[in-house]
Amino acid sequence: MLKAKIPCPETGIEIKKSICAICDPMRQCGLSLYVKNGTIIKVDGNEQHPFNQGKLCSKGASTRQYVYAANRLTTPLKRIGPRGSGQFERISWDEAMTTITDRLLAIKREHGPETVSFFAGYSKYFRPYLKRLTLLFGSPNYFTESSTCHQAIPLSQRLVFGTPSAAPDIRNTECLVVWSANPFYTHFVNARGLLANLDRGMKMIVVDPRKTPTSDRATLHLRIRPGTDGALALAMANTIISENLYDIDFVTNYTYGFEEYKAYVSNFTPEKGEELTGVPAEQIIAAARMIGNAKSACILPSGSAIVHHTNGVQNNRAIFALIGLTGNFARKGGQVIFPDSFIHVPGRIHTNEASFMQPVPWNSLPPRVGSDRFPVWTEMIDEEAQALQIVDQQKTGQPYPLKSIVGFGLNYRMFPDSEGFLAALKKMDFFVNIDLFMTDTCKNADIVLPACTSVERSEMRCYPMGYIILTQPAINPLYESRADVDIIIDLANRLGLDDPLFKGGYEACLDYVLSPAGFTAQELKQHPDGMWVPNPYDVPFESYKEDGFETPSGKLEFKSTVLEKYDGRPGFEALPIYTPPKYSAERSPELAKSYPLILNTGPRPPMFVHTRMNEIPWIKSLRPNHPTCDINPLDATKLGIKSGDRVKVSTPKDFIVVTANLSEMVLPGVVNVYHGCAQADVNRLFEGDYVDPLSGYPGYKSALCRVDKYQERAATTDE
Ligand SMILES: Nc1nc2c(c(=O)[nH]1)N[C@H]1C(S)=C(S)[C@@H](COP(=O)(O)OP(=O)(O)OC[C@H]3O[C@@H](n4cnc5c(=O)[nH]c(N)nc54)[C@H](O)[C@@H]3O)O[C@H]1N2
Ligand SMILES: Nc1nc2c(c(=O)[nH]1)N[C@H]1C(S)=C(S)[C@@H](COP(=O)(O)OP(=O)(O)OC[C@H]3O[C@@H](n4cnc5c(=O)[nH]c(N)nc54)[C@H](O)[C@@H]3O)O[C@H]1N2
Ligand SMILES: [Mo]
Repeated sequence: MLKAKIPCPETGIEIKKSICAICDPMRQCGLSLYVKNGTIIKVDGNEQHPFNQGKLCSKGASTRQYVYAANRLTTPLKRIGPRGSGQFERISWDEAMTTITDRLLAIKREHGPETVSFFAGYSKYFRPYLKRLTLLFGSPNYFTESSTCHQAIPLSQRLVFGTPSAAPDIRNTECLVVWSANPFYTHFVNARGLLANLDRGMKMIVVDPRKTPTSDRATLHLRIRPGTDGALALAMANTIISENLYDIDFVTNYTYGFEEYKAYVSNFTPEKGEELTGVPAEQIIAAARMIGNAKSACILPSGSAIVHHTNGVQNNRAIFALIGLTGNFARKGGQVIFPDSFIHVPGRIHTNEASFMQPVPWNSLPPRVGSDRFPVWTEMIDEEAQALQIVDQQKTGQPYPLKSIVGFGLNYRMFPDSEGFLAALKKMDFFVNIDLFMTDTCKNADIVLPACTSVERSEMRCYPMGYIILTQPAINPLYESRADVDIIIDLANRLGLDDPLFKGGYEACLDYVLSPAGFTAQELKQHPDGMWVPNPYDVPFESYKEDGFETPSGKLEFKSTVLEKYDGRPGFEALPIYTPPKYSAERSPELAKSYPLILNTGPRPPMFVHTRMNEIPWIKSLRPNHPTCDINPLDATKLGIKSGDRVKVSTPKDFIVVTANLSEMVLPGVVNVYHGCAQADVNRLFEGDYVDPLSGYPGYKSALCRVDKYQERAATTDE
C-alpha cells in the first residue's frame, strides 16, 4: 500500500489540498498533495476543484521537483562579495529584517520616502499587501511585472470603453475573435472551455502569425505579420462600415468621434490591409463579415502579444473599436463588464481590495516614477508605476534618484536591455530580493530572503465561476523559508506603519477585504476544497443606457478625449492611428537590409513559464535543446540552417546563440525566440527605449534581427 501511495491510516499518507502557483496569477489549479511525514510524495490534480477538475499540466505535475529543487534558497543571506559575485553569508531572520528596517528608514529620513521602491515579479498573491505597505510607507513607487504584461490592455480598454474590466462573454457568443492568445499552451483550462464552445457551434477567428493548436481549430485563421494588428482592425472596420454591417443605433447614440474615425478608416481598404498586414484581402473581408453579421461577437486579447509592440496601445484601441462599431459592448455574447474581485480575478464577489491596496490617494504622495514620460499611464492606471522608467531615472537622477528597491521575485531579465536594467539596480544604495531560488538577480542584492511556494503557505484565490478558496499549508515551509505575505506584514510592523490591519495579521487583512462579500476567512477555512460564493453578482448588461460610459465624453470613444490633450504627439494620437513598428521594413528600410527577419520573442511554450521551470528535470526533458528559436524551413533553407544547428540571433545591439528549431508553425520572415533563459537572454537584444511611447511597453514582438549559422569555437586544452 505504501508503494502504491494509498492514503490511509496504515500508510500514514494524507491528502492535503492546495493550489498550484507556478503559473501565476489567474489560473490556479487545485492540487491534491499526498503527504507523508511532512513530505510530499505524490501530486495529483484536485478533482473537487471546479476549475481544473483534477487535471494538471506538465508544470503542475512537476510540483514536487519544483518544491524540492536543489537550488531553493534556505536562509536569509547577506552579501559579502561584490554585487553579482554570489558571495553571501547566512544571517538570521531577525538580523535580516532589522537590517532592512533600519536601512529603509534611514533612506527615507535622508532622501525622502519616494526614493524607496517596491517591486513584485510575476507572482501576484502578495501584491495587495505589498502595495499597501509601499503607500503607507509614503512612497508612490510600487512596481510590478505588469509594466510589461497585461496592464496595457486595461489601459486601452479605459481609453475606449472607460472601464478596465471588459471581458469576452465566450460562453454566449456567436463569434469569438481570439486576437493573439493561445490558451492551449498558456491557460489550458480555458482551452477546454473553448473546445466546449466550438462544439456548440461558436465561430472562431484567430489572429496569429503562427500556427497553433488554437488556430488549428479556427473557422478562419488570419496569419498576420507581427505588430500590424491595428491595420488589420482598421481594414476590417472599413468593410464593416462600407457594407453597412455596423450597429447604427449604438454608434449614433453611445459613441464619440465616429465621423472622424470613419474618415480615417476609409484609407484602409482590404487591399491596403493586405499590403500592410500580409493577410489576404478576401480573408479580411470574410472576417469582417463574420463579425459584422454575427448576433454577438467578442474579442479575447492576449495580455502580452498584442501590446508588446512600439504601436501596441494604438493597435489595441483599433481592435476594441470593432466592439463599438458592432455594438457588442455590455451585451450578451459581447465584451461584458466583469469587475475584478481580488488579484485581477473577477470572482463574482464585491470586496474592499481597492481601498485595501490604496490606503492613501496618489495625489497625497510625490509623483510616481515615469509620471513625466508616461502621463497617460499615470492618469489611467491606478495600480502602479511604470517600472521601465527606473533605468532612465537612475541614469539622470531626475526628478529624483531611487535609492532602494525591495523586490519580491524581481528578475532583471524580464526587461528590455536587461543588462541596462541590472546596471540601474546596481546603482541602488540598498537592494533586497525575495525569491525561491538563488537567481542571477538575487546575486546582486544586498540581502536575499527565502520565500516559500504555494503549497507551503496559505493563500486566497477566487475564480470567475464564483468559487473561492483559502488554502492552508500542505507542508511546513521548507528550510527557513517564509510566505511573502508574512514577510510583508512583519516588515510593515517593524517599519512602524501603525496600520491596524497589518497589526492584526494576515486574517485580519483578509476579513477587511472580504467584508462586502459577507463571509470571513474563518468561514473559508472550513472549506479546504474551496466553496461557491453566496449571492454571486451578475454581469450587468446595457448599463451604459442609464449610466453612460466612464470616459470623459460619457460615450464609447473612437476618438479619445484623453489623448486629444496631447495634440498629435507621436504615439498619442486621438484616433487609433496605425503606425508600423519602429523597426520594420516600412519604417527602417536601411536597417531591414542587414536585419531582414522580424524578431518575435516570448511565445509561450506549454512547459515553461518565463524563468521558472528551466532547470526542472521533467520539464527539461520535454525540450532538451532549450534555449531555442523557431524558424520557418523556407527561411532556414535560404540561410543553410538545419534543425539542431547552433545559430546566432543578432540585432544591432547584441547577439545570443541558441539552437534552431525548424517549424512550420512560424510565419515565413519571422523568428520566434523564447525568453527567460539565463544562457541566452533574448532581452539583451532590445534597446531599453524600444517601447510604445504611450504605455512604455517593450516592442518584444516586432523588432528586426538576422540569423546566422554559428560555428562553435572548439575548446582548446587551455580552456
Ligand atoms: N522578450 C520577452 N520578454 C518578456 C516577455 C516576452 O514575451 N518576451 N514577457 C513579459 C511578461 S508578459 C511577463 S509576465 C514577464 C515575466 O517575468 P518575471 O516576472 O521575471 O517572471 P518569472 O521568471 O516567472 O518570475 C520572477 C521570479 O519570481 C520568482 N518567484 C516564483 N514564485 C515566487 C513566490 O511565490 N514568491 C517570490 N518572492 N518569488 C517567486 C521566480 O523564482 C523568479 O525568479 O516577462 C516579460 N518579459
Ligand atoms: N506555459 C506558459 N503559460 C503561460 C506563460 C508562460 O510563460 N508559459 N506566461 C503567462 C503570461 S505572463 C502571459 S502574459 C500569457 C500570454 O498568453 P498568450 O497570449 O496566450 O500567449 P503568447 O504565446 O504570449 O501569445 C499568443 C500568441 O500570440 C501570437 N503573436 C505574437 N505576436 C503577435 C502579433 O504581433 N499579433 C498577433 N495577432 N499575434 C501575435 C503568438 O504567435 C502566440 O501564438 O501566458 C501566461 N501563461
Ligand atoms: Mo505576462
